[in-house]
Amino acid sequence: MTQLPEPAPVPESAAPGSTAVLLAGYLRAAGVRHVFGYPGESVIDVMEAVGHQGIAMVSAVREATAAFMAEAAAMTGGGLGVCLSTLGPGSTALLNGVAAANLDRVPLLAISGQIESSREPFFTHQVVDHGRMFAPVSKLALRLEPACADIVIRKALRTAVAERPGAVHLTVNADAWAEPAAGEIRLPPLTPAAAAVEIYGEGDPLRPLAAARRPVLLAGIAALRGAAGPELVRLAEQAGIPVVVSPMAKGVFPEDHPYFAGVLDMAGYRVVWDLLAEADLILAAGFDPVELISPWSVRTPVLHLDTVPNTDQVYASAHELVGPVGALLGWLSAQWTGEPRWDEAAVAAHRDRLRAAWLAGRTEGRLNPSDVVTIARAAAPAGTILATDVGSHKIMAGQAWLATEPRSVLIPNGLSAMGFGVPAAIAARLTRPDRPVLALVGDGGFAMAATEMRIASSLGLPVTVVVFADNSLNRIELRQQSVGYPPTATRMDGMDLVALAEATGCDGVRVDTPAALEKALTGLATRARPLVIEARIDPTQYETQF
Ligand SMILES: Cc1ncc(C[n+]2csc(CCOP(=O)(O)OP(=O)(O)O)c2C)c(N)n1
Ligand SMILES: [Mg+2]
Repeated sequence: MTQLPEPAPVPESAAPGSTAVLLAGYLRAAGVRHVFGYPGESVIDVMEAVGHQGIAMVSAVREATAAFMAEAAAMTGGGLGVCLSTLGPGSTALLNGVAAANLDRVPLLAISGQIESSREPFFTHQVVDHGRMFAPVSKLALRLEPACADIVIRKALRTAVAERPGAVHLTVNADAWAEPAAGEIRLPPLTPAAAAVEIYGEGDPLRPLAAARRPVLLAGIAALRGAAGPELVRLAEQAGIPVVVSPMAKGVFPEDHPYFAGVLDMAGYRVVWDLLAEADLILAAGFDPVELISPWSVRTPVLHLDTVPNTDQVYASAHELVGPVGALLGWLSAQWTGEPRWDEAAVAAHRDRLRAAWLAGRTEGRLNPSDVVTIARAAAPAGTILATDVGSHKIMAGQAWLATEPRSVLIPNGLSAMGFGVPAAIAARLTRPDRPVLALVGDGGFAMAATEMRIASSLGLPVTVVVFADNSLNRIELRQQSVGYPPTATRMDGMDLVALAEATGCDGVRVDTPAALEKALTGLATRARPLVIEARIDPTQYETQF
């Protein structure tokens, strides 16, 4: 019988009882499977400790993309995302992704090492004040001190997931990892509270709904987080109410449902806003104004249904129903006694108008942006997870990518940071290895994160990335055009993305016709290697759209 090798000696910092081990143990208990980060001297102890807990340390090419990966892992899996950086240049690079998770309301624990505690008060090389830097882009920025380690970790975890969820940053001095930590693992509840409904406002909150003849539901990210899909469907069907969703909530309501009424502020946005303007009541179900791209300009009365009170006040609402969104919708359904307000034909006519608006500006015989979305959607096997980047292509894809399942579409629409799509696709595939993963990205955003394709190939993740190649930061160039400016800094030289794909260990294909794109996208479900498709689009359609 062969002898098993001796286990590697456990370093002091990863020994039972150290601060590094306690944190790693909490992460494991919280169900974390990957820590996304980038190394530095100040974090080698914790990288070691998480490995001993069976958590994979995934190194991205840079910290900002590591944070996007952590965010996307949380979006896909519904748990907590974790990212890691060293001090100074590592933590400053992490910042963008921390802000993204915070404004996308995704629970993220971001951890940065710091110089040893004995030097922090006076030393300047690579030292920035993490507390001050992360405070404006997180819910909480704390220092993990060994003497109260368990409390700080619990506070960080609980705060990250509590409604509204977001990012929490922990700073850990390099010498603190190996210190004995106070406390033990006692995981706090990391799920939303049980179904209780709080009502604010004078009088009967149900009267406006009972009186409404043309109500519209507007479902947002809190509905997605709370898995309120079944209750949304029930209320929509029972009361005959069309459902508009926000981009980040895509999939919470099946988009092939007869009462589906489009995505807010994506292509064709005027048609959706007209529906809201002509409604006599908007039921805002977990809608978070962080997703508004246009200002809220409609005068329609709103009934606020959310996990938190209406402290944004972007719309006024005389009544606020506060609690888990599914429970609130379930309560409304239980009280409903009226007839359905809309018939399916009227909602279908609205969808036809929206579809026509989305297709407007196509040139027959060219590879239009809408063609790329249509062809990619048709090629995507059931269960595909889509990630987008930010720009004109996102606005096109966000409206017409048919989503039928929650957490199957990852669209950054809080901070709306470019460079998200590629790392998000990688993290989605790591989180759900059973699912095909596709990214639709602009050429500007792809350039920001293209070297991450090396991570996809190294880890053997067969993600497919379709780049809308228009040699332009199109969304900004269109703004310049609309005010008569030349395209200063918004036109760029094309890159040979096929060569780039090959240099990063991926397959690469260039296409400039619908038929070639269809061919390049065949066999998505069974691909073994990552693929980059350089789709040379004609961007003229965007001019009609925005
Ligand atoms: C990190 C970051 N920098 C700048 C912006 C502002 N911005 C929004 S869309 C856009 C253009 C994106 O260009 P591209 O990726 O090529 O997509 P396209 O609009 O051409 O589809 C820019 C610069 C941003 N959202 N994020
Ligand atoms: Mg572009």
